[in-house]
Amino acid sequence: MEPAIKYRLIKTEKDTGARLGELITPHGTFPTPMFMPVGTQATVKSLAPEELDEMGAGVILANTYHLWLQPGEDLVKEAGGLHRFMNWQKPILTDSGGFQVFSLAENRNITEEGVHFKNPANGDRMFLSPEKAMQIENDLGPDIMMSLDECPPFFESYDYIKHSVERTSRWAERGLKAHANPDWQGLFGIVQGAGYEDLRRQSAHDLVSMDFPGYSIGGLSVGESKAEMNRVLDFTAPMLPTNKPRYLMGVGSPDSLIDGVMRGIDMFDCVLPTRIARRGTCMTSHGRLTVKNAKYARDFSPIDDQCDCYTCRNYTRAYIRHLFKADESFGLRLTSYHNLYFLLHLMQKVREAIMADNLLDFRANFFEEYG
Ligand code: PRF
Ligand code: ZN
Repeated sequence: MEPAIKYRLIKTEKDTGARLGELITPHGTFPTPMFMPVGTQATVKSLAPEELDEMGAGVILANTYHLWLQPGEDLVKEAGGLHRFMNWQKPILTDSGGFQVFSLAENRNITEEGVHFKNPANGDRMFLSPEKAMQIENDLGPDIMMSLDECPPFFESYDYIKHSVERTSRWAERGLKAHANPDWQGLFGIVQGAGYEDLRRQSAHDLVSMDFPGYSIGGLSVGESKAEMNRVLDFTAPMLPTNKPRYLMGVGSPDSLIDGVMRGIDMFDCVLPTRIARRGTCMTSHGRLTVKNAKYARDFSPIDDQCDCYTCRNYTRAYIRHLFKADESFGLRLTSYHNLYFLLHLMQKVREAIMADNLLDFRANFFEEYG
């Protein structure tokens, strides 16, 4: 059987571990390294699919946990799957729900079988197992799905993390067995192990022996320092096969994206650009800008003078500040558009830098301005 998704490595940069490649999926091919906008509830908040397409988004993310609770995976399946339900015909990736259960649900209790928790909306008892996660993701119908994992706190004890990693490996194996559509949905294994090199190695070894079509690195960007995250990536990325894609989960600040790419990461996602946009904070080539500040009241220049996105070509800081002050939703649409465009184009420039073997120079120049 042909795998549902295939990674093609085009080149590895000379001076860093950065990889240029592409991921071929049933809904098309996207170049890597890639940043994936987050559409938790089957929508990237405030933006239309046509807008995401036009700004160069190659793949978007949705969440098993949220769509299971509302509107229910059976309804999405009845609609013809996520692509048809939300009118997005390019690749979709779903997270398995474990991470969201741990961070959002009340009274959660993790056992060997799975996770018991209360639905925060109505108090119903719920149970998420590796098999249940597969059934939901099979019904939702994304191109790429995630195994159910446990994302423990970074600074847990060695003993706790060891047991957690071993359970996450058993869950990955159970998920692999339960996955009904390996011919058209690619399932990733998620490497855990917090900051312990030998546990990351054990996790990677277990998952690689199960031969997933791709691997995620989880358990990072959960409160540890950036130096600590880079230290873990330095030893974890080389544990993964070079002919499969590598996805660093939940990372989306410009510096962490570049740091991840230099260590051989191919895919990233994060709510950061859209979340801060809704509060009026923009990523610009000169660093972050909070457009609500009084100093922009009469500033008729664009958010970012280096940016040629729809927002920056057509609207001023003063106007967008006014929209935020007046609580008009068009304001957060404009900042959301800009922030996603900013990260997608940063990654485009990163890919060009890898092609030209000058990622280190690019990085130095970028941070001279970004600060
Ligand atoms: N596991 C899963 N989803 C995630 C994470 C994880 O460890 C993270 C950690 N940054 C974000 N999203 N399944
Ligand atoms: Zn812009």
